[in-house]
Amino acid sequence: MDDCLFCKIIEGTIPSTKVYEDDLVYAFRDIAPQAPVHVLLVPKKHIPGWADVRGESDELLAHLMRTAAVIADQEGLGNGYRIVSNCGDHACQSVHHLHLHILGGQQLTGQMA
Ligand code: DGP
Repeated sequence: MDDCLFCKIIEGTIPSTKVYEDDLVYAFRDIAPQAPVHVLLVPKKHIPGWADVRGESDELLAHLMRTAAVIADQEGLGNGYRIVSNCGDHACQSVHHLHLHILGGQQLTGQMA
């Protein structure tokens, strides 16, 4: 999609620090990390958010989740990590391209909101 920051990152028009890539997904380091490891994992296909996934393939969505675990292993997060995904205004989603935050590398707080 022309006007999407993460689509531009996936295309390489905007630079990023790549962590993982395959045919369906792309992962890169967050520009403003909230933990020692903070990776963003996105589908290559532009999907604005969780509110828009109903028509998407189970294969893609399962692959996205499974890849989060692969990346956590790759990043050495054996002591634990958090997967966060913001959807919509109340959750402060700022980039409207579906993404998972993978956070770890230190003890995280018990707070969810
Ligand atoms: P969210 O607020 O859940 O929509 O998360 C968007 C994340 O995207 C936020 O943690 C900061 C990150 N981000 C925004 N712009 C850029 C960028 O240009 N490069 C990278 N690597 N991350 C970005």
